[in-house]
Amino acid sequence: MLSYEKLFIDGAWVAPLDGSIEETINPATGKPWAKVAFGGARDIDKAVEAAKRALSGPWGKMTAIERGTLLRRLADLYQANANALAELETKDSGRALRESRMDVGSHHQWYRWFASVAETRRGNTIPIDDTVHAYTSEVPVGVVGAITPWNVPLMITAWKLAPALAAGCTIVLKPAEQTPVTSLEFARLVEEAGFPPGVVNVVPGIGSIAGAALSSHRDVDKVSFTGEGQTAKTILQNSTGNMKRFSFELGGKAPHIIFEDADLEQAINAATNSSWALCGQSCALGARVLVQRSVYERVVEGFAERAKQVKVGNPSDPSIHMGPQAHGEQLSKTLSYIQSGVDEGARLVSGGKCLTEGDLAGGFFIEPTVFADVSNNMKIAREEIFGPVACLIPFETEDEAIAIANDSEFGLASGLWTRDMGRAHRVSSQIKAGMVWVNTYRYIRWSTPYGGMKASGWGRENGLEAMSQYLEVKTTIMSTTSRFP
Ligand code: TXE
Repeated sequence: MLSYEKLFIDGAWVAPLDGSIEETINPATGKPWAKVAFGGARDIDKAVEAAKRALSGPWGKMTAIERGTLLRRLADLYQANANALAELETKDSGRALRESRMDVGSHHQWYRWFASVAETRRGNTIPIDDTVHAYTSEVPVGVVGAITPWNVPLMITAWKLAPALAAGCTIVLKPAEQTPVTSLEFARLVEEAGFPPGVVNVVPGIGSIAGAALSSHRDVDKVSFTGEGQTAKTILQNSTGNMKRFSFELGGKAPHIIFEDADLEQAINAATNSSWALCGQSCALGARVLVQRSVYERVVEGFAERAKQVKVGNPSDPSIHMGPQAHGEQLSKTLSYIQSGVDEGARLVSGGKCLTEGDLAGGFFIEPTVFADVSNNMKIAREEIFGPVACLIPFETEDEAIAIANDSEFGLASGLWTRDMGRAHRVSSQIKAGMVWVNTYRYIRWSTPYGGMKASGWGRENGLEAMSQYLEVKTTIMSTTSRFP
C-alpha cells in the first residue's frame, strides 16, 4: 500500500494536527491502495495562515516574469512526470489509463500558457481631460481556496491553479476525499519547482470538515469550486464571515444534437464517445442526445453497435476503453437512475447492469448503457446521472431541437452536428449554454473559456477570462494640476 501520511503546508510536509490517516479505495478492486493524511479545521487554519503570509513574502514581490519562470519550471516537471501521474490518477479515480495519459499529458500546457498570460497582461489608461491621469492595474485577489472533485482531479487542479498562480494569488488546495493521491504528488512538483513556502498548500480532507473550514474561512479571499450544485449552495450559506469572491463549476446535462444532414458516422462516434468517456463522469458530456426523427433509428442502432465494442475492465490496462465508476456511491446513484429510466418507460437498448464477473468482482464496473425514446421530462433527462448512460431523444424540427436543448436547469456545454453552416450559426446562437461545439465535441484547451450559464455555475475557467477571476481591477486617478478641486 502506498503511503502519503503528510500534508503539504507552508513548504513543508507535516502530520495532520486534527485530521486523521485514511485509506483510499481503488475503484477497480474496491480495496484500499494508499494511506493518505486528511486535514481537519486546524490544518486548514494553518494552511490559510501560510498562504496569507506568502502574499506579503517573496512571492508577493515577484515580477510577472519571475512568476512565469516558476510556472514554466513546474510545467517542465509536470510534463516529465505525466506518465507516472496518469497511472496514479487511474488508480485513484478508475479512469481508463488511455484517457488519463492523454489528459494528464496535456496539463503542462495550462501552466505554460498562463505563464505567458502573466507576462503579457496589462492595464489601461482612461482618457478624461488634462487635469487627471487615470489608469487601471490588476492585483491578485489574494488567498484562494481551491476545492476540486474526484472525476478529473489533476485537470481541475490545473484549471484553477495555473491562472491563480499566474495572477499572483496563493492557494490552499482541498482535493476530493475519494481521490487525494495525485494532489500530493502534484505538491512534490511544486516543491521541486521552487515556489516559495506557503504559495501552494495541499490539504486533503472530508468535504464537510476540511472543505467547509476552507470555504468559510475569513482569510480566504476567493473560493474556486467544482462539484455539485447543492454543495455550492452550502458553501454560499456558510461563507458569510467575509465578502469572498466565488467561482463555481457545477453540473450539466448537455444537449448533443444530431441533425439529419450531419456526417452520421462522425456524429455517432462523437456522441457515443461523449456518453461513455470517463465512465460518464464529466459535466460536459453529451448527456442528452437529440436526434432528428428521419435518422433516429439509424443513430439508435449505431449506439447499440458501439456499446458492444466498448471494452470495460481494469483501467490500468491500456487496451481498456472504460474503467469503473470512481466510487461505490456513484455506482449506486447511476444504477438508481437506470431503474428510473426503465420505470418511466424509456426503451433500454443496451447495458444497464453492473459487471461483477471474474477480475471485475469487487470493483464499481457498469455496462455502457443506451436508452432510446427518452422524453425530456423524464428524470434521466433532467438530472445529472454522472454515469455511462446515453439518453436518446427524438425531435422533428430545428425549433423543437432548440426548445428541448434549452429546457433544462443547466447550461454548461452543448454540441450540434450539421453540414448546413447557416443552421449551425442559427442554432448555436440560440442555445443557452456556456459552450457550443459544432461538428466536434469536448474540444477543450487552456485558452478556450469553459463554464456554464444557469445552474451550471458562475464564472469561467480557462482562457483570459479565467485569469480575470483571480485578479482585482484597481483604478488610479492622479491629478496633474496643483489645484483641488
Ligand atoms: O460532489 P461534492 P460529490 C456532481 C455529480 C455527482 C454529484 C455528487 O452529479 O454525482 O455532483 O458528487 C467538497 N464545503 N459532480 O458528492 O460533494 C468535496 O470534498 C466545502 C459534478 O462528490 O460537491 C469535494 O472536494 N466543500 C462535478 C468537492 O466538494 C465541500 C464533479 C466536490 O464534492 C463540502 C463532481 C462542503 N460542505 C461531482 N462538501 C462537475 N461539475 O464536474 C463537499 N465538499
